[in-house]
Amino acid sequence: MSLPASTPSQRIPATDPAGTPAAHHPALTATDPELAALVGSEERLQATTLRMIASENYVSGAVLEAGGTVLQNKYSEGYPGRRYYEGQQVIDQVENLARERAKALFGTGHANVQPYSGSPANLACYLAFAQPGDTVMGMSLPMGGHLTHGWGVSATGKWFRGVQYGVRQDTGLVDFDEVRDLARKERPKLIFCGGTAVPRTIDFAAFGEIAREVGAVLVADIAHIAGLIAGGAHPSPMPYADVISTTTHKTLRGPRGAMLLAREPENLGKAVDKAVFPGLQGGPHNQTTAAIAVALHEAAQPAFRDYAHAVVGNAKALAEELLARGFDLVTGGTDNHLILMDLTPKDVPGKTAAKALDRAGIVVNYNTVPFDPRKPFDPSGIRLGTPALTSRGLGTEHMATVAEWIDRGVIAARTGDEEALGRIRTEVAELMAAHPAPGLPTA
Ligand code: DSN
Repeated sequence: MSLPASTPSQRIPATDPAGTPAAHHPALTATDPELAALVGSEERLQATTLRMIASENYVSGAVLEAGGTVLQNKYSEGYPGRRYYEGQQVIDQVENLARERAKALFGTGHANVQPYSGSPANLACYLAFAQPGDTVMGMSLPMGGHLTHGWGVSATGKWFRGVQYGVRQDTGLVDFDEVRDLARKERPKLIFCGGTAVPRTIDFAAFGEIAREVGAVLVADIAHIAGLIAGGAHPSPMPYADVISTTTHKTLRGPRGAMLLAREPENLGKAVDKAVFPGLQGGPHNQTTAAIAVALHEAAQPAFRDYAHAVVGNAKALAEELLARGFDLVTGGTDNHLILMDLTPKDVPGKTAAKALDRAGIVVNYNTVPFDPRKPFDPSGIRLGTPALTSRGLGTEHMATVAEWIDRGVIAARTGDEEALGRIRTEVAELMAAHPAPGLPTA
C-alpha cells in the first residue's frame, strides 16, 4: 500500500536507460553531470532492487521535496523565539510545526527536532543526564543493541562506564532478572532500551520499573520502531520512558534526522534542549526539520496505521516462509519489522550470503547474532527488514516469493552459482517494476 503522499502524480520523471537524470534534476545535470549521473544510477538501483535493510525505507515525494528547499540557506542557532540570528520569521514556524506534530504523534510533552541523527541524539542524553565516568547501561551491540548504548569502541563507552545486558542463549530474549540484577549492582545513571537487531516487542514497562527502582533515567531508543509505534503496531514507551530518542528515517519514513522527545512536566525537556544546543550542535538543518514535519504529518494519517501494520504483517509472513524453508531465526520469528537469521546451519557466513544476495538484487546487511562465535566484520547472520518493500506496495502474498529468492540466493552463495544469482536479479527487477517506489522516477 502507498501513502497518500506517494501517488503517481507526485513521482518525478524517469532517468534514461544509461542512468543519467532527465528533466527532474536540470540544474544539477547542467552544473555537474558527473554527480548527476551518480544520482541517476542510485535512483535506478533503488528502483530495481528489493531493499531489505531493516533501517532503510523510501521517503515520499513530499518529504524529498521538503528536504531540498531553500530552508537550508538559513542559520538558526537556538530554539523558536530564542535565536542567535535574525530573520527567523519563517524558520520558527517550521520548527514549531515539527515540534507540535512530534508531540501530538507520540504523546509527549516536549520535542526537540534538531539532532542531526541518531548517534548525536543519544549523545545528547549522556550530556543531559550524566557526567563523564558515570555508569550507563544498555544492550550489548552483538546482542542487538547500538554502538551509542555504551559499547566500548564508541565515545559513549570510552567516556562513560558502559555495562551491558544481553539476551538469554536459549530464547534470544532479554532476561529482565539479569537486567534488574545488573541495574541494582551497578546503579547506572542512564539506562538505554531498544536496539538495532531486536526482532521482538520491547517491554518498556519492565525497563521503566527497573529504572525507577535504581533511580536511572530511562532512554527508549525507538529508532527502528518509531513508525510502528506511530501507527499503533508496537506499544509506546510512554509513559514509562523519561526520554525517547529516535531517528526519523527508518519505519517513520522521514528524512535522515532525529528527535528527542521528553516526558513532561518533569522538566526533562529543558536538559535535553541544552544538551543538543549549545551542548553538542550549532545550527539545526532547517530543510531536514521541514522534511521531518512532513513525515510526521504523513504518519498521522489513517493510511499510515495500515502501513505500519502491513510492515509487521509482511515480516511475520516472511518469517513463517523462511522457517518452512529451514532457516534459523533468532527468537524463532518476529513481532516487528525485522528478522535476524543465523546462517550457521546453512553453512554460509553472513557476509558471503549478504554479498551474494546483493548481486541477486536483494539488499540486506550481514549482522552478528547473539553469542556469535564469528567476528563482527564476518559474522554468522544477516538481518532482513520489511519497511521499504511495504512502502512500495508488496504484501503478504509476495512473501513466499521473497523467501524463495532468499533461499535460492543463499544456496547460490554456498555453491558459487553466479548464474542462479543473475536469474533471481531478473525476477526481482520484474516485480519491482510492477511496484514503483515512492519518490523515485517511474519508467
Ligand atoms: N542505524 C543502525 C541500523 O542500521 O540499524 C545502525 O546505526
